[in-house]
Amino acid sequence: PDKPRVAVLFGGRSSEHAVSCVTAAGVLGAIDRDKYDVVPIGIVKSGQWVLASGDTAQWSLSATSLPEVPPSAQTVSLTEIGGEHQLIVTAPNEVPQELGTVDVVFPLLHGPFGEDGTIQGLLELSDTRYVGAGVLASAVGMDKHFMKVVFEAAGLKVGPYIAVTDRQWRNDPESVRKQVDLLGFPVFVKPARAGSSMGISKVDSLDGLDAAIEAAREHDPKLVIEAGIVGREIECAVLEGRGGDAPRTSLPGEISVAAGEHEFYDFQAKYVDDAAALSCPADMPEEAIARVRELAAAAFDSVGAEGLSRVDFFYTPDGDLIINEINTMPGFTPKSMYPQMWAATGLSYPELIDELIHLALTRKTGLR
Ligand code: G1L
Repeated sequence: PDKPRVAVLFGGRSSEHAVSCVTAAGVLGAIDRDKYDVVPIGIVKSGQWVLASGDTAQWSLSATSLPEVPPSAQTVSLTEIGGEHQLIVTAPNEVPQELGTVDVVFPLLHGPFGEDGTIQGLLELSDTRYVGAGVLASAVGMDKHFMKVVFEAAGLKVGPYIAVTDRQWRNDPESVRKQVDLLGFPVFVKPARAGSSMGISKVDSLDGLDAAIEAAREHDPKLVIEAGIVGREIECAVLEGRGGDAPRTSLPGEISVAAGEHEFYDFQAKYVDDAAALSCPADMPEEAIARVRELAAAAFDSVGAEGLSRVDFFYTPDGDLIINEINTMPGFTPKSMYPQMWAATGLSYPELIDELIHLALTRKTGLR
């Protein structure tokens, strides 16, 4: 029988275009080509879909420039024809060409035009299978406010926070300042929905609050303001169970940021400096490791995640585990935390990719 066709979709209109390309380099380099027929599809920053190079070197991080999907005269689309998902290539003044079918899409997209459930919705509408979380979990995983609401409803412990809407800030900034004062300092001011860690700042007193709020509002009119939590940063990788079984969890990892380098684990630390170091398994008692894994699986289920998620916690000096966030589209290069935690647990990067594709191909869907 024919090999399943996997379309790797990357690039995109968000600010994380380059991160997506670098991730695609990792995935394209690790997919088993004896088992799958791989079609790289790039999304140009303008939004155009193109057939992309499968040459991983083109998408890797070089010293001189960030990778970027180049525009092309040919545009690619995915269209359902007679129950099959055909890849169509069109160019000006040419007859559209059918390039064959796609069995599953691997959507490596982040940010407002891809990680918030919109690409997933597009794939649902065209009845196309895809790797990872669905529309709702992707959207909840993108919104730090609704994420906390869901976690609280599931009985998971979240830290003290407030959500600030655009209207609240415009109509009654003084009440926002009062509520923040009640949280106690420091606080972290964050856009509710934004890729990576952009627009986030740490605020040590009321003096710096307005500027931090204005900075975060550049990224999203809705904000969350969180009380700073004293604790170690512990993460856990979750992988959907096979055949509807319970989610599988990795050994927990701990992030240690090079001392004095960064106020907190920010965009610079994550993607530019490589300053973030992971120790996996994190040095904690067996009992706490077991709790992290249970809570991570519960968080995965609470948002109805599918495929994979990275769940981040604070481990306080009292031994409490406070959930910070779930990321349904975690960093996914071979060096990223998520694959590294699985590697430390005995599942390699190529095995992980194979498992994710398998889950997508065998998932029970509402329509099929
Ligand atoms: F397709 C998966 F597996 F669900 C998936 C999708 C996206 C895994 C990881 C990611 N991550 C990203 O897209 C990124 C945030 C690393 C790059 Cl843009």
